[in-house]
Amino acid sequence: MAKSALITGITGQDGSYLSEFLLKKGYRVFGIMRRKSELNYGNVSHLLDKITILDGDMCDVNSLIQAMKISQADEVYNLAAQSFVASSWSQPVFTGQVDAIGVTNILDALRIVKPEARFYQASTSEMFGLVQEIPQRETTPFYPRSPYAVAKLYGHWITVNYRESYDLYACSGILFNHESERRGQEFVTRKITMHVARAYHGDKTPLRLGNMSAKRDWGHAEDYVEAMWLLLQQETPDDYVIATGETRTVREFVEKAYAQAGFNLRWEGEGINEKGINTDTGEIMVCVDEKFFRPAEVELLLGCPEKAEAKLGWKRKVSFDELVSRMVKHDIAQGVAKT
Ligand code: NAP
Ligand code: F7E
Repeated sequence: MAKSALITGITGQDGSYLSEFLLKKGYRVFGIMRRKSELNYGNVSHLLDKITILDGDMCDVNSLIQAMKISQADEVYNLAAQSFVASSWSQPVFTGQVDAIGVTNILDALRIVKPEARFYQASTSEMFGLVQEIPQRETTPFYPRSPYAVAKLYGHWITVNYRESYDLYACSGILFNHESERRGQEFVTRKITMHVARAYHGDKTPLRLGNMSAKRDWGHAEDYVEAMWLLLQQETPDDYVIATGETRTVREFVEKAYAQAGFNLRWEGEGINEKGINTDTGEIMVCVDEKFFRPAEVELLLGCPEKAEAKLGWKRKVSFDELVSRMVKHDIAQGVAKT
């Protein structure tokens, strides 16, 4: 009998890649989607004949119990979240309800309906925040810097607590930033690659960014969903850092992305006055807008994937250069419209 998986957040970036991954492995895939005024299946529109979408919301435990009953899932992947860090300051309560209490809701649904099911929690490198150690590993103390990270820290610890309290097979993947051609357009990588594509198609509006000195450990989402699955195939449940072990500034991502489309940049000015200038034409292509600064910033993330590589046999395949190249090529091919 084929295994069955339930994915919360199935319409998001990771949910869609994980669905494809599990379908290839022969799983029956169920996903929870919240009701919208206009029906929109997001990143899984192309999979609707292969997956089952169930109506539900992380804030409504009854809908999660129902989803567990219908799917009889052997593996539950909790990917649903208000995942945009910047919005967590404008919607801190909602972020807490979904990203913190929502985790207890799905854990309770699993415990009530099928306690032997295996559980994956989408934890995040944002929990390291004001980093206490470089690189960050499973044992590094947490120091969250946003309502998002605070909520995710609750989700992380309730997963550990339910594992220890009820002997559940429950794991957290502490995933560092992972991006893709399906990344939401407000995240910095996709914002950049879509703007580069617009520039390629003739739009001369400069790209406006916040803190370009922030450093992130960026991988490709396709590699990271494999790690989620591997976490649930081990003899004993445990928590793992999933990262590339390399870190780059936002500025480096910008340079690479523009170069990929044939634009070379030089930088002039500092802080709020910094500008990325086209070396051939002298035009301003990138500038700083303090609107995108955050009340508290995570300046540096660099993960240590040693435990995952040694115990799970996981290794990222897509390099930083390939990630940028894939995203830019995709957005150029889309012929993105001017916004
Ligand atoms: P994403 O693209 O923003 O997807 C989030 C998903 O959650 C969407 O399907 C969204 O549905 C759903 N959702 C939001 N609120 C919900 C609610 N109340 N009830 C049910 N579903 C809800 O995020 P992602 O990049 O795929 O990330 C997946 C998970 O990993 C998230 O938990 C994120 O916090 C975490 N994470 C991401 C990264 C990363 O770099 N991508 C790194 C570490 C951890 P709608 O379509 O209705 O909005
Ligand atoms: O910001 C800086 C910004 O919004 C990255 C989520 O998936 O990864 C993601 O969170 C950096 C920050 O992602 C702009 O200040 C500069 O330092 O792309 P981001 P994030 O905050 O790292 C973690 C691991 C998650 O768990 C989250 O769910 O880029 N930055 N200028 C900007 N960021 C944005 N969005 N827009 C700018 O204009």
